[in-house]
Amino acid sequence: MKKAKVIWMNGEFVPWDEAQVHVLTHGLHYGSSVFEGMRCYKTKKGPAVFRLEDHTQRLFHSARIYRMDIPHTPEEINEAILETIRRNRLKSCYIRPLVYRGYGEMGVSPFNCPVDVAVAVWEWGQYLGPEAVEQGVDVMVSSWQRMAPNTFPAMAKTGANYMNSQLIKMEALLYGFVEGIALDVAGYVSEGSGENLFILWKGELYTPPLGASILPGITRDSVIRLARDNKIEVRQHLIPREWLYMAEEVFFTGSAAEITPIRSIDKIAIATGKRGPVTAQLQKQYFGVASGQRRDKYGWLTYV
Ligand code: PPE
Repeated sequence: MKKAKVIWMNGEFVPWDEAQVHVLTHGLHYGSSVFEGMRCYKTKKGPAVFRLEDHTQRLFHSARIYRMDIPHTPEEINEAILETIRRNRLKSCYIRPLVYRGYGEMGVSPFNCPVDVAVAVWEWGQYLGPEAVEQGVDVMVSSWQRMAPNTFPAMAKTGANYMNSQLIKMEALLYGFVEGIALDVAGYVSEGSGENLFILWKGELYTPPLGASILPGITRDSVIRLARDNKIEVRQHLIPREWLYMAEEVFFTGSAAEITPIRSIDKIAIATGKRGPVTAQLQKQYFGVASGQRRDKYGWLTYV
């Protein structure tokens, strides 16, 4: 990976290579971490973070579910993020705030372990490959399903949930696909290993509801708002697997994946197998706002 200069750890800036933890860190053994992922885009007025406050709010919600008291306010975390970008002198980057149960005591109970916080930033190119955003990606429906409700909370962005994501992702890569789509425990479409999903059907957009074991994606929310402003109906609706193959367009959304068209699923082409016009239009608007070239009427950008 492309190293940056410094990482913020519990309120202090430490050199990249020295940002280390004890091997008995609770989060390493028991998956006890919550995190965020967001992007900072290059604009004419300098770097700008996309939906900073919404990501920080989701971080606090994830922590709340797991009874982790973050020893900082959301404002302090926002400032730590902005200062980390400044000190690393990056024009654009990916941002990874991490909250984890640190080194204290072994055993499942995390209560005697500190809640540690870190913020790292680095340059990160296109998540699903260099041509993914224009050409689209070939994906498969995973043999792994998303976690059942009331097992691992899907709405919390926790390290532990990404063991499920890793099963989905590794299977897809080893079978020659770029990504996997997981079904929920009832067999309805849920999401990718690191992305939400939308389909276009008869000119309307459909995306799985929160009850289908999805992460409430911030890019998903951005796309819903852009689409509605374009007078495209958006429905949060259960999606049977076979609907994927019939759809006019299918795309992924995520902070890392941005808006990525899906051109085939299980080797069945989606429509003509090329990026569709609605996907292209939403991309144009999304990247337009993120890069500061379109008016940010939503207040999505925080200038660094
Ligand atoms: N679902 C999952 C499982 C997920 O990990 C992400 C983000 C999303 C949906 C989309 O959420 P949002 O970013 O708020 O629109 N995945 C992050 C992790 C990527 C990684 O490999 O690390 C991301 O996109 O930052």
